[in-house]
Amino acid sequence: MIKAVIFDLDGVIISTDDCHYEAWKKLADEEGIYFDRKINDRLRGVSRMASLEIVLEKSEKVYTEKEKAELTERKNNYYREFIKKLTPNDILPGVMDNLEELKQNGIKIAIGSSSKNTPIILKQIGLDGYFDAVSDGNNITHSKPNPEVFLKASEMLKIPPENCLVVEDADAGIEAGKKGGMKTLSVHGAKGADFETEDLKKFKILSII
Ligand code: B16
Ligand code: MG
Repeated sequence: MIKAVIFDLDGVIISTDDCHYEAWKKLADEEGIYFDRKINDRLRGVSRMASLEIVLEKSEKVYTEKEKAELTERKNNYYREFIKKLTPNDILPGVMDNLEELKQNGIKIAIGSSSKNTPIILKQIGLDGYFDAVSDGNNITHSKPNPEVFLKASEMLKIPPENCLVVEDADAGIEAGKKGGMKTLSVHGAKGADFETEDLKKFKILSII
């Protein structure tokens, strides 16, 4: 029985995955590294430093740890510029209806995101303080596909993993939810989930609970 729904942020609540793409692309172009949307797909749900390692697979230059820290900081500064423009209008279609319906039916809702920028984004889109729990890149040591971020959310909610449903747009996120012993719902084509929907626009999460 599902008592809580844990939502990924980037790509589920809001389409910041495109802002990540633009920021990585800008950095890669400056460094003369090949980067495209296919490579970007592999960065979904993956931490900032682990994402950089994937970007650097196409680099001939070997970077020191200090240089890698500078690259991730530069990428994050570009990303922050993009997310400054976010407003509540950027929340993806169907998200608010689902959140409200779950709340009204006594289902707990949480965020489970690898992003350290989660608090800023939630503020920008007017959902600061809206969720029963927020587990993000600031309180984990292992990013998805490790289940840590979702297990922390389940702990914060005081609801066991088997009673939680994870909503994800990344293969790594679906894998993380499953490893954590949770049920999973995929949006936008993430593979391997218990349930799937193209988007949340015409979909009622309550119907699978
Ligand atoms: P940051 P999610 C993830 O968020 C993104 O999908 C991933 O592309 C990004 O690298 C990661 O957050 C870290 O983000 O650089 O803001 O800390 O999908 O788990 O909500
Ligand atoms: Mg995501």
